[in-house]
Amino acid sequence: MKTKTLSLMLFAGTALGALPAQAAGDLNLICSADVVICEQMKGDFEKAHSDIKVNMVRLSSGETYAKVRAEARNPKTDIWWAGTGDPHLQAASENLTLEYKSPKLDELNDWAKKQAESSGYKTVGVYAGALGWGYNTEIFKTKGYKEPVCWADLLAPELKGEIQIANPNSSGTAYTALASLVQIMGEDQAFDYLKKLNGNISQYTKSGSAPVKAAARGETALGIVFVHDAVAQTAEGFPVKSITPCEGTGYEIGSMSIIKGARNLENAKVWYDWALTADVQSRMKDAKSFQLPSNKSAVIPKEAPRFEDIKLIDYDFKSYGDPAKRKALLERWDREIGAAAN
Ligand code: S7P
Repeated sequence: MKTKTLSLMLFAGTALGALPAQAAGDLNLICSADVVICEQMKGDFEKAHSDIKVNMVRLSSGETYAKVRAEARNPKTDIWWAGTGDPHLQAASENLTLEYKSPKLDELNDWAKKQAESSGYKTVGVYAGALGWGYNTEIFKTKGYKEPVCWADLLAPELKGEIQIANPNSSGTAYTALASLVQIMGEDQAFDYLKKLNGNISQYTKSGSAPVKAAARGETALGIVFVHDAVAQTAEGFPVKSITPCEGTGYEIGSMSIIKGARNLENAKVWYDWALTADVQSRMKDAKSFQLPSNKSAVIPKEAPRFEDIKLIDYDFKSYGDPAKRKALLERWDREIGAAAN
């Protein structure tokens, strides 16, 4: 009997030994998209890979970048899924993330592959979305405000205290807005614009999508956000109309990176390959996550704002994904905008 038990144990040991190292156990994930899609991704992954437990934290993109930098010598995170591409690129150029060529790369749109190539395969595109705003149509109607269709319209004196946008230090959305305005107007003019806009801002939020959630609930009239986040509020039944500005606008390549020194590296790779599949990306719409998916075969949600309908700038990911550029822009924002707002 004893011999039989021992041989069974030895058999089990050999069989387990055939599995990839650590393809069971934990996966420490930071998710930088909306909490609803973060929860859906965690749940779906744990169903598909029941031997891996996901410990998920939701943090904004800028916050995640700061955490990954702070933990560089002793990483507590294995994988960073979603959030704007700029801080993923900044982390890649500081060697905080790991080179990985997923077998799924060939299934992706060129813009997602380019994100991978330009970072030395230390990040990859998972979705894309354009910047704009959503406004509360009932507030605008009641107060008789004119529909703002251009960046310039947001400076209207009647909108004093009626607009929210996130703080670009914590939020990838707001960093994208800052970088987009600098590219559209030139840096000095963009900061002049932001100083004037500051008069109409009631609050700089921590998270990027919070402003349009506040607009949906009537707590503010307008939120500057990614337009897919505005569309999500409309889909929830709130009186929100989405606008992309007439002068042109920037966009994000939402990204994913494996953290260098990940303790659960094999599990991180399992997530990475899984998150790039068409099936997983096609299901994002069920969480009202209406970005454009990076997998060419994923279903594009009918609600997703299409790039061909938007006046997009040729966003310079290389320059604005550079850590020095980020530091300089955020220091100037703190000095000239953040300090005046406090
Ligand atoms: O809600 C989806 C989304 O807009 O959230 C991400 C964005 O980074 C939000 O977090 P921040 O607080 O950092 O702005 C986007 O990548 C994504 O499309």
